[in-house]
Amino acid sequence: MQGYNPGDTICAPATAPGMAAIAVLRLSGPSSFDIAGQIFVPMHKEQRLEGARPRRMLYGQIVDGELPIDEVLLTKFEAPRSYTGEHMVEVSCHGSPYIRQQILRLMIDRGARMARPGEFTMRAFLNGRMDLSQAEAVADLIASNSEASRQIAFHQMRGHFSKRIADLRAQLLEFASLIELELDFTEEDVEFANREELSALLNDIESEVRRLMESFSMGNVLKHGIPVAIIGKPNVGKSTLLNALLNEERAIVSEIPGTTRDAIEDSISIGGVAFRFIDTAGLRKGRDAIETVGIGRTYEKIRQASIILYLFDASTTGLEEITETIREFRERVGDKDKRLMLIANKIDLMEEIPQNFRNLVDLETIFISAKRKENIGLITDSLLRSATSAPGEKHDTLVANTRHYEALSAAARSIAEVRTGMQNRIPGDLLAIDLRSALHHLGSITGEVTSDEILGAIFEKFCIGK
Ligand SMILES: Nc1nc2c(ncn2[C@@H]2O[C@H](COP(=O)(O)OP(=O)(O)OP(=O)(O)O)[C@@H](O)[C@H]2O)c(=O)[nH]1
Ligand SMILES: [Mg+2]
Repeated sequence: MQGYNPGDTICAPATAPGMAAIAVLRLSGPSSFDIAGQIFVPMHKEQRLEGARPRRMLYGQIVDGELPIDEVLLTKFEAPRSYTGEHMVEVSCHGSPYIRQQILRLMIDRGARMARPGEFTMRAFLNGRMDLSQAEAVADLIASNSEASRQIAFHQMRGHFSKRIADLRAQLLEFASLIELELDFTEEDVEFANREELSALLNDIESEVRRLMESFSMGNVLKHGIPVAIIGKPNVGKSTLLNALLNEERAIVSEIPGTTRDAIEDSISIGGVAFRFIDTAGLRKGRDAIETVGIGRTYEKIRQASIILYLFDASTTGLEEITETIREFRERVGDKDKRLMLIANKIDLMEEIPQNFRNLVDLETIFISAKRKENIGLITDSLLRSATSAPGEKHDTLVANTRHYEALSAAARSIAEVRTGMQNRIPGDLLAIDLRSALHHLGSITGEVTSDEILGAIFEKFCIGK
């Protein structure tokens, strides 16, 4: 990452590329007002940029010397009360890519430079406007595509997660300072810190860290969607069903068995809940090496999925075969947490739906025609019902970010070391080292301790203008 050069004034479009009603351009840095003042002429003389009240919109023109370029609305933000904590200007112009380009060129000609991806938010972090996990939440919020992912990102941006981490650090610091206090009095062999109380405190901290770590799988699911694998024999219509669920021709459908060789995935939000549907290679003995690999991958996807849609061709499949398949499946997968749903496809080929299928086994069976998109709503309704226990205010401190999860794991390892150390009555100075390391890992989440490398990796994933 190139370092922060606070002397630079940066500019970028904040809105998406392409034609639109309006586009918003941003300037941030010490020369923002100066640069904007050179290219902005107010409609009303008394609305001059200089002396204008911050966060009030001004109406005027962007000019290139004498030549008017566009009519715009302009807002100035005075440091530190701005997104980045620096002087900032936002210009709302007409959303023509050409106009946007022209205005940015004028800004650059007068001393600004194009911002790098995430540079506005990085400045906000470096200027203490938000901590690192809040900055990451900004990117997650922009990328959110379901109610659940929005909620997680929003809570994190509001600082709920940061506060939990700060509380944990504060407890650990108290612990560390007690231990370190003892170090000053080693001669006297005193124990300021009651060992029992200390280990109780350590227990609390450890279980809280573990709880946050455990929330990661839930957080991940809510962020990326509940994984739903569509499995079954070749040619039963799995890819047709995927396309029907996504409402687009995502996977290739053909009458040749073994069409899908590799898993195809896509997410869609249903009733505010994100689902990630996974179409898989049909289950049978592989005819060739590629198909065999594909089938191996199907089992991997089954393991990762929370819900399995087992699809069969209702027009050709007998009851015994289905009962046998379910038994086999349960033996092989044997995961009580996974929900298995039976989907009987191709009912359009049947005269009538046989009653014995209806109360087949102890499993919910849904009869559909993927090709004609009949009864797909029954599947989505049922999926939604199984997901209703999912998001909610109570989950405001879910961990949904891999980097945070890794930092928590590292902190948990250090805390475990402290615990073992205490059991073995190792000297306080060694305990203090592990405590410091746990503090370090927790601090890396909110950015209290950080490196250019970490910052670079985080902010390069942002879009330009954010
Ligand atoms: N009549 C009828 N045909 C269907 C239905 N669903 C799928 N098909 C047909 O069944 C054939 C196989 O469909 P696919 O969706 O490719 O099946 P698949 O399970 O993905 O097959 P593989 O990828 O080979 O495992 C195609 O010719 C589809 O048009 C249905 O509901 N009714
Ligand atoms: Mg297929």
